[in-house]
Amino acid sequence: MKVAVVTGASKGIGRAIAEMLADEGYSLALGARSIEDLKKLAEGLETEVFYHYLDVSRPESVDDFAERALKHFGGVDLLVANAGVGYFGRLEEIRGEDFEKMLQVNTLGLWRTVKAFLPSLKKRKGTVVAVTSDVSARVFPRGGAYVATKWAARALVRTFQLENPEVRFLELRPGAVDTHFAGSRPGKPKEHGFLKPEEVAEALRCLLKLPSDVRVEELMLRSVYQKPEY
Ligand code: NJP
Repeated sequence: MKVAVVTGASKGIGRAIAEMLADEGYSLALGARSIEDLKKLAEGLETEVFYHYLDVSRPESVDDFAERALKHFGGVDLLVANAGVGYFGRLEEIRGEDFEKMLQVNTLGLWRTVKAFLPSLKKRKGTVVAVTSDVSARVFPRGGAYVATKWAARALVRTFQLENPEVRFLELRPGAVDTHFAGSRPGKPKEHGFLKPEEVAEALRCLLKLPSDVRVEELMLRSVYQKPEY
């Protein structure tokens, strides 16, 4: 039985990926701050699930979560580092505390989470899926601070890959997705340009079925209703 860790599993893309992985027969370690949502999710999944409070912006929370998950399962094969937040505004207007929150979650949180599970992933020749963004390699007005945290995340993923060739690192770069991201409400019509979180999970399902000696390093996916921009 393969074991997968999903961070930010309480809603949105992380939740859809957790459901897909359960369907694929993975045992799951799920982390997020909304523990009630994790509990409800775990109850509906037909696989072994360990869930625990996780705040990736706090080093001690990441260490505690990783220690408990590794103790529970003995090791992990797949880490989906998905937890992320978004605040938007012109660079001269965005609040310092919002920029710092994004750095703590999107950038340092990703680094901490990968670091905590890396020894086990190396032992098992595992895979890391880092959910960044289609903006991890472009910029747009009012997105500068968020985008900077995702470019930095991309740099971390690539450096982790160079330093750890025995682990496969995939940067998953979704465009707009119909979730709770940045305070939005799910349920938008497809024509507004948003993928459904389940569609992101389906794309990942396909990639995970490839032979273990194939390393997909990057996947960018967007709705056909979203303007292509690079
Ligand atoms: O957003 P949402 P998505 N510690 O808000 C968790 C990227 N992305 O699914 O802690 C631990 O529905 C939060 O859990 P909770 C985006 O940057 C999205 O769309 O309980 N977990 C929840 O489960 C992010 O990296 C779009 O509040 C923390 C989850 O993160 C990823 O996709 C476009 C946390 C967020 O769920 C998933 O976001 C794009 C913390 N400190 C990239 N803070 C898009 N939706 O349009 C938050 O290009 N979480």
